[in-house]
This record gives sequence, structure tokens and C-alpha cells, in this order.
Amino acid sequence: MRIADARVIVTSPGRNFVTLKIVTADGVTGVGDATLNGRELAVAAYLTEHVVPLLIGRDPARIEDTWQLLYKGAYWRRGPVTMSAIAAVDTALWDIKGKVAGLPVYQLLGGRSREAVTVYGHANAETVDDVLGEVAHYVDHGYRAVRVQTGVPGLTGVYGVSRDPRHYEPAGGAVPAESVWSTPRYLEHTPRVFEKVRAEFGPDLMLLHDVHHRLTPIEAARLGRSLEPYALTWMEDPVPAELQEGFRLIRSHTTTPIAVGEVFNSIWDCQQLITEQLIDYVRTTVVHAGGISHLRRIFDLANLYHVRSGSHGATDLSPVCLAAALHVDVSIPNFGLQEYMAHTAETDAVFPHTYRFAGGMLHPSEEPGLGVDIDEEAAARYPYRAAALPVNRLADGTLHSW
Ligand code: KDG
Ligand code: MG
Repeated sequence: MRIADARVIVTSPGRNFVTLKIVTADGVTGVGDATLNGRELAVAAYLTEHVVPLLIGRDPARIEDTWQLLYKGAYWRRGPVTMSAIAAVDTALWDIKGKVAGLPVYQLLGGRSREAVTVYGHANAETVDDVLGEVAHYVDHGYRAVRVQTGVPGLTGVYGVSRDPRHYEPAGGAVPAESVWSTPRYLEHTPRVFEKVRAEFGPDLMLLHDVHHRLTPIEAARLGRSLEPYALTWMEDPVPAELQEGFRLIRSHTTTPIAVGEVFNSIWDCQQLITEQLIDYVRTTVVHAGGISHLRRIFDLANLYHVRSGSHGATDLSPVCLAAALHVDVSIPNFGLQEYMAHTAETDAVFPHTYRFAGGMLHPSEEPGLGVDIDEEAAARYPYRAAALPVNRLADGTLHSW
């Protein structure tokens, strides 16, 4: 069997998505997500100009060899653009392999290690009183884990708080929106939020919080310590993680578990964090970390060091990524949690899929392959529009991590 065609489809049903569709000479198709929020066209061009010409005529069954060709063969290694492009090819080839075998992809990965995938929802509101209502919404829908984000008094545009609470979308116009940040106000406010949420919902609900890379290690240590009475399941991205040894300082001060990795794109980005047991959950994803093949390598390494998976699943990871993530999640031994932000109805219509949510869990598709597709006619109705992620500044104008 040979690859006859590979198309890059850019569509914007409410937000931008980049999808690779590979077609074999005998008409089997496979899809892979290649969306990199705010930098979509860089990946689309990388695929179209540099990757697709290499795919035509290749044997789609050779997933590993194709991965190595695209990784080693480029000479220039890693990086979010390259690794998202490789991820899209890898994911599409797993989809094809599943269809050819007549099996859902999780069966090719060793079969089920659990019945379904526990997910967490993203409860958010400007005020603490309103966020209690949002947490209740998720609990009422069966969620066992909820991430809680609120505004901070005196600050506008804090990460995680959305106009439409059920469909969080940070990307806005063509030029980045600017918000103002204050670490002292945030550190003062956040423990008060969790004090109220824990008091209201009791000890069993798993609670999470995303710091979104805004603190230094000693500030993160203070936050982690102040949250200990509320027994969070994790504190996410407490600091920007380029300096992996910086996590030793956080670790030496707090027992609040740490989850990191949504912006990582290779095993090398989390090697030290994992092997020194500086984190508890690794949040790498199918689309940004080299596809199903590479993500499995990261999770296997993590498994040796008591680190569990906690993959990113914001709305900018398309239903193709989510479908693929569920096959990985349900099969690995060290699954932790899966983030789940439901897509809009428009997005779901462009990406028909057969994974389903029930009782706080996502159930992967039982169809051969990934169980997701792109409706190209529907996709064509939503042309690309530039949308940038925001930036953050301190009150004096200094640029801060967003
Ligand atoms: O594109 C960026 C978003 O995916 C990110 O800001 C969301 O941090 C995020 C999360 O944990 O969902
Ligand atoms: Mg995050």
C-alpha cells in the first residue's frame, strides 16, 4: 500500500484548526491534528512545503520509520512547529493502521488498561461566588475533577476566565490583547478561592488549578504551601519550565502536586523533570509532542518515575487530537487525568467523531482507527482568520509570561 495524497486543511469553525488528511492509493484515509494556537499557518506551510512531498509514495504502515525520517531527516530537531507537523503525520498513520487492521487504535497500543478516561472540566468565573456555581455545574454533570480559575480583584483579563464560561477561548484578534498582572494580588487571592470551594464541595472532588507559567520558583513554593490545606490534585505550570532544575526549589517546600508540559514538544523537554521526580503529572499532548508514537515514549519514561499523564485538552486541540489522546489514555498503565474542554457545536460538526462523554468520563471510539474525521465541505465554509494569544504586562509595562 502507498500514500497517494496528503492534504492540509485549515478551517475556522469559531477558532482555527489545521488538519492533515492522508489518503492511500486504495482509498483508506487517516487524519492528524496539526493545530498550534496563534501560529497555525507556520505548521500548515511546514507540512505543505516540506513534509507532504516526502509522504507521497511511502508505505503508510511504516509509522516509526516515517517518524524518524521527519525528525532526523530535517537535521533541525524539535520545536513546536516541527513537532506538531510530525504529530499530524504520525496520528494520521495510526488512524490508517487501525482502519486497515479493523481495530480501534487503543487495541494496537496494547488494549484497555481501564474502562474509560476520567476528565476534568474548567470551571471559571470572575468572582468566587460565581465560580461556585460553575463548579456545581460540572459536579451535576458527573465530573469527578474540576479545575478552578477566577478573576483576581483589581486585575482584568486574568488567564482562564472567559466570557462564555463553557467554551474558554483565549485567542482573540490578529493583534495580541494585553492584560495586566500582579503576582502579590494573585498569591493573596487564590488560597481564599480554594478555601471556599473545598468547604462547599467536600473532600472527594478532585480540584486543580492552572498557574499558567506566571510565578518564580519561590513564589510557586509559597502558593503550593498555601494551597496544601485544600488538597489539590495538582497545581499546573507554576513556573515557566525551561529551567527544569528550578523545580527542585518548589519541591523542597510543598507537597502540592505539580503538573507541567502542555507547551513541551519532546521527551527531552521533560527528561529532568521526570527522572528527578520533580513533577507528578506530565501534560504533553498528541498534537504538540510528536504524535501518538512520541507521546507513548514520554509516558513510558514517566511511568518509571511515578509520574502520571495529565494531557492538555483545551479547545485549541481539535477533536482529532482528543480522539487520539483517548486511545493513548485508555491504554497506558500510568494514566492520571485528561483535560476536557468541550468543543462548540460548529467544531463538532466539522469533525464528526464517535468518542462520547458519560459520567465524568470520555469513552474512546470503538470504530477502526481513531473514530474521527474531517468533513471537508463543512470545513470549507469557515475560512482562516488570524487570532493571536494575549500577552501579559506588569503595572509598569514590563512584559510578563502570559
Ligand atoms: O493555546 C493555549 C491554551 O491551550 C492554553 O492557554 C490553555 O493552559 C491551558 C490549559 O491548561 O488548558
Ligand atoms: Mg494550562
